[in-house]
Amino acid sequence: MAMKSESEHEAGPDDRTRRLLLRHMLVARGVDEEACQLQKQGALDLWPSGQGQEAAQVGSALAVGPDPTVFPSYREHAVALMRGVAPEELFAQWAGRTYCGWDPRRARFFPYTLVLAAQTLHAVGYSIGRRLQGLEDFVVVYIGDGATSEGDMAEAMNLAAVEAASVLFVCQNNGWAISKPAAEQMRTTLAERARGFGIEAVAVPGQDPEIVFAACSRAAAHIRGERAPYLVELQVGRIHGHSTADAQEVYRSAEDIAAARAADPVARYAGRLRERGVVDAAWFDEVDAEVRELCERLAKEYA
Ligand SMILES: Cc1ncc(C[n+]2csc(CCOP(=O)(O)OP(=O)(O)O)c2C)c(N)n1
Ligand SMILES: [Mg+2]
Repeated sequence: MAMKSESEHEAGPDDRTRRLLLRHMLVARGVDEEACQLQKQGALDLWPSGQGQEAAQVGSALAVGPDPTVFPSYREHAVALMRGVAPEELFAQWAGRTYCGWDPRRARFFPYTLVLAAQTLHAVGYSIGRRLQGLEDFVVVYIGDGATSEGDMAEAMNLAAVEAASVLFVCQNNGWAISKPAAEQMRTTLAERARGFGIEAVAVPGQDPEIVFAACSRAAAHIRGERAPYLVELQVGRIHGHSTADAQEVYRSAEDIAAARAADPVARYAGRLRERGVVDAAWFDEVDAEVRELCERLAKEYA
């Protein structure tokens, strides 16, 4: 299916929203870098890095706002932070201190789910249940490209379509399920597959937070207006391997890894907003100081 070009999303968010997008992306990147560092030192047992996926996560989370309940996979750290999950709470699970470091009800952010695609059924079931209680809950569920090969995903899409569940499926397609390339997992885009189930869907580049924000805002309007599910497929490039226990150089070409680094959504968006005068040096200093303070706190608690 053809991807939408940048010019089709011209209107774009206002400058306040742009600064919010970038701020959340910078905080997520800082926390992720600290997690990788702490994992190297043995303070965390494992860390599935989200570097390269900040635009997809922050753009989608900001577009739907703080109210919808989120069913994450295991890599949506930027979304968790935006939901008020403290980085200490987030790290607790990866340090093996707890099964889930946060209160899912308070954060409206469910526990990470490592059984691929299981959360899609949890999300659809939750949405149907809430409607039966007379509560109109809008639910967001995150999946990776590999998770879409699971039977649960097909079942969840069909059930969501049949029951007209208010569910936004967000697929971050990084082209890999650990070492399995997406081309060996599917013959169509996921968006095309969703339409086959009767779900409206769109596939857009996921490296530009403004494109993601626009696509997910439209998806949210559709879900609220039509009382029907929607699927957004975001094409992303991951900078690091599957997790800190994975040697991506074994199966990924040097060019593929270099392309993901060159397309770094955080560096590119920071450069773009600076060029356009949306942010200045003082703004970066303030965010840098906030991130540094956060990382020092984390290093003290975990090192
Ligand atoms: C049901 C199930 N089968 C296999 C695995 C092992 N596994 C863990 S992550 C992963 C790849 C997932 O890829 P994707 O959904 O694209 O997410 P990504 O890690 O790329 O974000 C696999 C096969 C699992 N966790 N659960
Ligand atoms: Mg993947």
